[in-house]
Amino acid sequence: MKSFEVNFDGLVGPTHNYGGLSFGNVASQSNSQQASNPKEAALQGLEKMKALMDMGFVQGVLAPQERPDVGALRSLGFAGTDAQVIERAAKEAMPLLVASCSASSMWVANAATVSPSADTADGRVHFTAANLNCKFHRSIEHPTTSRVLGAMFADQQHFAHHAALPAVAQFGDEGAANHTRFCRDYGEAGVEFFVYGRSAFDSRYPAPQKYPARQTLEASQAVARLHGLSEEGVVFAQQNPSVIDQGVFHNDVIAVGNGELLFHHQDAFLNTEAMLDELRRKLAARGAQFQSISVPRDQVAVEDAVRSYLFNSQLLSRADGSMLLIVPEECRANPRVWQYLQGLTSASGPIREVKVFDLKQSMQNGGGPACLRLRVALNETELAAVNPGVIMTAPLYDTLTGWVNKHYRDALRESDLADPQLLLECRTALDELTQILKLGSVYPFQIN
Ligand code: SUG
Repeated sequence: MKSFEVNFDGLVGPTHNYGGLSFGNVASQSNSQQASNPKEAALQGLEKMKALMDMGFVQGVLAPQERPDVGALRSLGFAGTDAQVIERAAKEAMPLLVASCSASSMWVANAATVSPSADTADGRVHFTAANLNCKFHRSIEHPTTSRVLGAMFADQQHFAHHAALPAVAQFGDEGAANHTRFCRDYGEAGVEFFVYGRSAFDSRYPAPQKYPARQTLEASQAVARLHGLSEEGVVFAQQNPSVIDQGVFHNDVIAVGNGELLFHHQDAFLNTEAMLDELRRKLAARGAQFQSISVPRDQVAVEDAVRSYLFNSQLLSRADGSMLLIVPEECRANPRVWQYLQGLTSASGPIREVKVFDLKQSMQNGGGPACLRLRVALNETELAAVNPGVIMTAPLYDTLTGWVNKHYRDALRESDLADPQLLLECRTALDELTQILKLGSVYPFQIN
């Protein structure tokens, strides 16, 4: 049976703005308060989806969330009509209004962790929504994420959904951004690689000093248990705390994997050699030949990796078995990174081509090509069971670009977030979107 890796990209929501909300994420902090362009952001994302579809990859779409999240503001004590809730929050607690307006659900690499059916005990594809509880603005995503994923992957014969882990820092879980799967073929049993930033229950593990480690070992272990993964099918590795302190807030800012290949920075992990040996051994037992490409710090410093998002790239397998790397424009702008990439593709290694995309609107909040996609490996039967409304086609691309052009603003500043009209605009747009993507009722305004 044929199998695929399907990339479901987050559609950027109409309230995309630069709120400076993510301590430890250099781009989010340094672009705080700049005017954003939600229309351009959404169109840039759609262009990437269309390009991948045109190259022959199966591409999906993941819907954005309802923002401002009036329900979140009500839970914090703001009362009255929806317009009054927003007005009071703007007057009394602007940072909370900004957080409740974030379009951060676009970075769907953080929506959930996904284990393909070949890896799980019950032979279903398992999803665990990420609690994202390190940041308030992200911690409010998972209830809607669960409903949207439930509407996309509804068939219980093939898909199993788990609620987010307990909402405490000890189980901080950031989803697929800290999870990679290696395999020979997408449909064969693979090895799932979980990367954590600290242990919540064992003080012997080192931890970063300056910025938070968002993912804990215990959260990663819980997800592996929930998904029914076997001991021989998992590897847990610790991120190097010193790179977290340099702005590597998720592992996908310093490493990316696909198939039998891990492409990573030399300084990405702790105990790198032992970890690579474990991956090699466990993959060999599954008939796969693990390879890694380590990028030396004297060619690309961690700072260059963080600025350019070299590793926040999409590593895709082409029909001829070679790999393609999708990188953001910022990689071309960095001479050291660009030179490295030239050498990488001219060598006889597995990565043969680099394609560059302009994702500046998302990049300015710390979200590159890999942040914008959730990978779901599916066999033919499972793909046929996915809600067809969310699979990208040329007509759907046209419909979605028309929808963005009709509903989105081309400038958004902090003061605009207090405008009650913005909430109405968003709800109108999202109501139409659920019909376009055939999702049914998934948003709080549709179900309450
Ligand atoms: O969680 N930025 C996101 C970026 C997530 C990137 N995802 C991956 N690496 N997979 C975050 O820090 C910034 C929002 C703001 O400041 O307005 C933000 O949430």
